[in-house]
Amino acid sequence: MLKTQKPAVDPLDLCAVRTALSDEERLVQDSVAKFVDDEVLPIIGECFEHGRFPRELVPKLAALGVLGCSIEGYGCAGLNAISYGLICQELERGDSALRSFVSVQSSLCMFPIHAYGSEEQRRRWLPQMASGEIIACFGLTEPHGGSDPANMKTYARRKGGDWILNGSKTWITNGCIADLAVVWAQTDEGIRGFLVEKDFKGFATAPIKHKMSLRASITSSLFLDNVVVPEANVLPNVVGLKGPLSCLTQARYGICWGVIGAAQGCLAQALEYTTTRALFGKPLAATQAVQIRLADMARRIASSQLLALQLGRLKDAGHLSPIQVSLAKWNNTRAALDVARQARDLLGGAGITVEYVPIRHALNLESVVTYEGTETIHQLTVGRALTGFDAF
Ligand code: TGC
Ligand code: FAD
Repeated sequence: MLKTQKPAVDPLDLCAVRTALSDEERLVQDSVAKFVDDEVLPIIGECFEHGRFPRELVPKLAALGVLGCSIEGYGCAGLNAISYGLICQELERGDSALRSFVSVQSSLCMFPIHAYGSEEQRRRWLPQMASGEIIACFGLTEPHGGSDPANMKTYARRKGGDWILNGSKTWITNGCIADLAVVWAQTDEGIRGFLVEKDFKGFATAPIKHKMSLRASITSSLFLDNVVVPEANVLPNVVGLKGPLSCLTQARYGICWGVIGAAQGCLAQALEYTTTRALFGKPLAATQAVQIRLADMARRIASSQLLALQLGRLKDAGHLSPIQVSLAKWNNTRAALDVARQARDLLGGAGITVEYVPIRHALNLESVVTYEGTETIHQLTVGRALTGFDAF
């Protein structure tokens, strides 16, 4: 059967979100897209298969200016929120592991040092984190239950001019390769943030093995056994759960964009596969059932893009609320996971190999649905905002 119509639209951007971008935003997107095409896609399937984080890409990510890109000064690019979103989108089109690395370094570690740190802490850490010479991790989750960080057991007690930290954290991205851990601990004054350096006595890490998701990312446990942290390594300007939760709002915003990239990678592959594979005398894409599924994938992507764009505008105007971020993290991650699963199925048997992208993205997105607040936590956050009842 011959094709009767040329596609009149960009299937990966049905609502032409790209036309709403500024020249600078498009430039940022294009440069990261080229990096992903040239440097990430050729190796990432192998990295996923062998459980290897492509650390050799860190200096290149730094050279692109994506680490801490929202921060002004301190060697950072000072880009707007939409640019940060587009960076996440393109990186996650490569693999969620790379977006995760950048989310953790930028939103979860550089952001709190910039927002809540002393001027000395900013100068000491931020330039080297922007250049990728210092890799950081964010320690909030604990083994007894990550959804309820208010109930954390890790404790810091004052001793003279220092603090003594005891406890453990788990599921920590970058943990084993981090030079610096931003650790949140309970104190007599409330939750506080501690900058734990990797060679502090009593601090140890261990890799979490046997993952079937985010295999190209390093995930670790952190152990704190009477770790002495000097006052100079305590974030002075925040006390309470709003410290870590405000970091999560930054990172969750990036995820709202990032997962769109994973979904786009899957739809692109599903389109290519179903238009070139002929069964029963015609291309798969010429059947009604397959077209409906492809159209549904494009619908999910387009609506996620519009939601992300609006969030970016609100953020750039200083009006973004955590509730809106919860809504979009839930919606866009679920949409991307649905798209990835559909794409995997449309590729038939080929869909289960890492020669093609859908199974890798689908497996990764199982983590993305869980981390940075599970889907249920975001649903209950929206539910609380609608009703006023705290149902956690
Ligand atoms: P709640 O009473 O709601 O709030 C306590 C204080 O925090 C403030 N707040 C926020 N501030 C900024 N941004 C937000 N998103 C905020 N949410 C709440 C709030 O105003 C309050 O301030 P104050 O001054 O009145 O004290 O706290 P709660 O105990 O009821 O908890 C609410 C809940 C369940 C939503 C929260 O605990 C939560 O979000 N749980 C999920 C935990 C989570 O997301 N962990 C993620 C760990 S890091 C990670 O997964 C990294 S993955 C790697 C990668 O990104 O790639
Ligand atoms: P739990 O909190 O035990 O939840 C288990 C189930 O119960 C979930 O389905 C949840 O939705 C549900 N649930 C919880 N509360 C309720 C309720 N009130 N009502 C109904 N259902 C409920 N954490 C960090 O601090 N730093 C990191 O860098 C980091 N990186 C990660 C990387 C990966 C690959 C993964 C998988 C996780 C990472 N995490 C990190 C941890 C992540 O944030 C937690 O896994 C997540 O917050 C959920 O916590 P949990 O795994 O303990 O599940």
